[in-house]
Amino acid sequence: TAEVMSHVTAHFGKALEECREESGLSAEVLEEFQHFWREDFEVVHRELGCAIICMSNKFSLLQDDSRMHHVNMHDYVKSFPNGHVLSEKLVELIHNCEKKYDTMTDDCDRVVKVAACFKVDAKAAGIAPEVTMIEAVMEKY
Ligand code: BOM
Repeated sequence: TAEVMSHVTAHFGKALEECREESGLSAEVLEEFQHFWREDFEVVHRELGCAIICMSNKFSLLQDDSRMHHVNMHDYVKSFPNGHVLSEKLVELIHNCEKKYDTMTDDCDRVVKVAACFKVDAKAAGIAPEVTMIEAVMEKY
């Protein structure tokens, strides 16, 4: 659900500042991670892909090939309040997006495509959070 996704985003987003330097993602492109879900934020920058890889690695959410680690992602989402209602769906949506871009060899370029696909599909599935919902739970993490 969107409520659970707001918790996941708030927690995941805390890793952004640790990853800014090595990813090269400027504050002009993305100031705060929760803006990822804004209607007018375009998920297109290669540096965002690099940042998502770096952030995911802080929580061991990727395999060595920079694809999602299904078990770890499932467990990560399940660790949030009511996480079990989202974990399976989230893993399914991300994996479906990964399959669409599997031939892309640059990890950062590929992951930003996967993230853009995930944003579209999460909205369609009704599990995308409003930025205000994320801001409401930021202080918990
Ligand atoms: O193949 C690479 C898999 C990358 C997984 C992350 C894609 C989505 C990241 C952008 C949105 C994040 C929102 C919440 C955290 C989900 C882990």
